[in-house]
Amino acid sequence: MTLAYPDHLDNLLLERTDAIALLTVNRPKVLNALNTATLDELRRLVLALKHDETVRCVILTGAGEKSFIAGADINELAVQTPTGGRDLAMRGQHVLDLIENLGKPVIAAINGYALGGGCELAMACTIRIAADTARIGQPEINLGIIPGYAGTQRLTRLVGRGRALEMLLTGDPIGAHEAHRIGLVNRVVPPGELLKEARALAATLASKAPVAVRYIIDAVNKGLQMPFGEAQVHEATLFGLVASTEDMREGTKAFLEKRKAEFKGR
Ligand code: CO8
Repeated sequence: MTLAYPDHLDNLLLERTDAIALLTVNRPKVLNALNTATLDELRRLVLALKHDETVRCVILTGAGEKSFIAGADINELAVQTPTGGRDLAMRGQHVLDLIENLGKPVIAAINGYALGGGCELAMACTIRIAADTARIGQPEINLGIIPGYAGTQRLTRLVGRGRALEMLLTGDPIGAHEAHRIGLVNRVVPPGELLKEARALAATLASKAPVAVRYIIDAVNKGLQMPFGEAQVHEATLFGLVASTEDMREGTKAFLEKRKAEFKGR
């Protein structure tokens, strides 16, 4: 099944090269802050990418050299009502869930500030690569609010309760190397290398068997929400399903024939 790409995007840029889609949040004047319109475009684009079988890996970054995403748009937050705020949080959570469970890897290329909703969006991605100039954090506490796009949950799962609570309660951002040390980002590179590194990793991931990639992401994400025994059963079920694919036969045959496998996504 395919789903049409949005005809027009005001706040995002999309570039597709081979099997890799580069998605750029493009509001540099406000450091790529996420307003409702941007979140909605992101939702529609992510759904189209999910259903586009020619795309095997997505890179997400921010326009300009200063910022990945400096958070939710504070102009919109400042006028939220209780019900509106809850709805907005849930809409954002839904978009991030879509990204986390896209079924293909999403690499966050963190090119600067990743704050609040920006940090939350990066954490919903499969893998994070940061420029060594990046500053990452959850500064909501300084606005008298709390994270609303599951930052309290994903940060805790990524870096542990103690470090998460310190970041959430102080609101102080951390540098890229500290983020790497605590497991918040996977790699740190000089700013000029960021997209090159992201594209190289994306090419590697895009060359893997797509069904196996999808099931690994599913096993990890769903498994984290299950008791260990149930997660093992889920993994075994997915193993059984992947054993029905042509790619499984190709992968094992190629190994035995001492050649590189050519995966077709079937
Ligand atoms: N929203 C709106 N505008 C922003 C944002 C933002 N998050 N961040 C920066 N901007 C704007 C600034 O207002 C400024 O606009 P202008 O030029 O018109 O004055 C422009 O971007 C450039 O910013 P600065 O001049 O402030 O640039 P600096 O280099 O001096 O500072 C900082 C950069 C440190 C990143 C600073 O801009 C900053 O602290 N930004 C806010 C960061 C923040 O608090 N983010 C968290 C927001 S809350 C959030 O994300 C909650 C998510 C969950 C919501 C749940 C739904 C209800």
